[in-house]
Amino acid sequence: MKQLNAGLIGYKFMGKTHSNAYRQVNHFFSDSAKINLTAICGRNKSAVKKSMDTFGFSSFETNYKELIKRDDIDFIDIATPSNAHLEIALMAADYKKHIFCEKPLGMNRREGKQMLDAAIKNKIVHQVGFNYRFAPAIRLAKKMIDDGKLGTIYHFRGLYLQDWIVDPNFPLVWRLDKNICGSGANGDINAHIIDLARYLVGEFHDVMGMTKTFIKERPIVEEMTGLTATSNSSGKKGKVTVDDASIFMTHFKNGALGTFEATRFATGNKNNMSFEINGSLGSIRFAFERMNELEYFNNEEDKQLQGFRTISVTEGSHDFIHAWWPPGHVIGYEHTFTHEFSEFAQSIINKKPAIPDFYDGYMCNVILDSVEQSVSERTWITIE
Ligand code: SOE
Repeated sequence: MKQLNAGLIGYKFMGKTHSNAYRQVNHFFSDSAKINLTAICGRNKSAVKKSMDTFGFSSFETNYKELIKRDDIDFIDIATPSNAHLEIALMAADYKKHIFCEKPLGMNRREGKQMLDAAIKNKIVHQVGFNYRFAPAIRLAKKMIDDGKLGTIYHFRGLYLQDWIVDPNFPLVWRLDKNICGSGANGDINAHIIDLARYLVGEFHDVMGMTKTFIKERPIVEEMTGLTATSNSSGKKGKVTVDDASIFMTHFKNGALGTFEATRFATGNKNNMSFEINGSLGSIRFAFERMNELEYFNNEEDKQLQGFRTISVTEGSHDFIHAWWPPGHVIGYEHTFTHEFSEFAQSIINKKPAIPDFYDGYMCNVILDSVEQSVSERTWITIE
């Protein structure tokens, strides 16, 4: 079996999901390469050492440049906040390391383009972390649309609803600082439904949006773990520099209409990523919190028997499920990451492009920037 040596940069929420994914690829995907947990990298020596032990890496680095220079590393996995993506990716591409990068790819379209160009120039495999594409229900939705089961697509209605910052005293974490993350709910969670809409429906023609920052100042952060955080005891506050909610409309190039709502203020919603797609022959509905199901309405059935039916996607013929448990034995959030790293590893060993790649990351950056431009100019922006 071919082997790939991973160099993971970042050891928090995404570092944890990625390193777990490497192990699960090794356990369950025999058609993939074996991913060795070769080195993990982070600036805080004691924290990165602890992660090395917990996740099971063989070594650690505190400087990403040293990691990239190592001969024993085949790919660089960028699981850092967004403001570090560009410089790491440019150096890794120069050193001909394959790159996996978390979303959003760049802080803006200019950075996304630089990363895409560097990856193409250096002929490396590049993939962006749109993990929801790897839920079996999404693959089934894609197949149904491609097979014409929904007919002409009229609507994509996407929601990404969270509530983890609804408390005004929730501290000013890096995800609320424009200099570190680029944008708020727009780049963090709209990015996912934009990517799914491009995957399932097609390219966007134009966008028109509105954004809002409900809480403009928050206590200075002491520490963040996952999506929870503690405030600094000084009582000082700092400015929130990103959107709390971002809502927009699009005309797809194929004539369908799309609406997108991403917010961190949808009280009661934890990670409610959902959408409905309506076509001339039927509709589908998906909600991530019930990720093992896809709802389907067939407009061609006998009218008296019509209604949305729930398809269980754990049935063995759906993508990726062959590697897991018998039907009805559900899978979860972490499996989407395992599937994306199986794709990445297979792309490297089979020398084929990975999907979604930096082009998809770049296009998402273009759409995100266009939403922001439309908000500031209060007009429709054409996607170039
Ligand atoms: C926080 O909003 C977050 O962890 C995102 O960064 C992820 O991309 C999303 O999948 C879940 O929520």
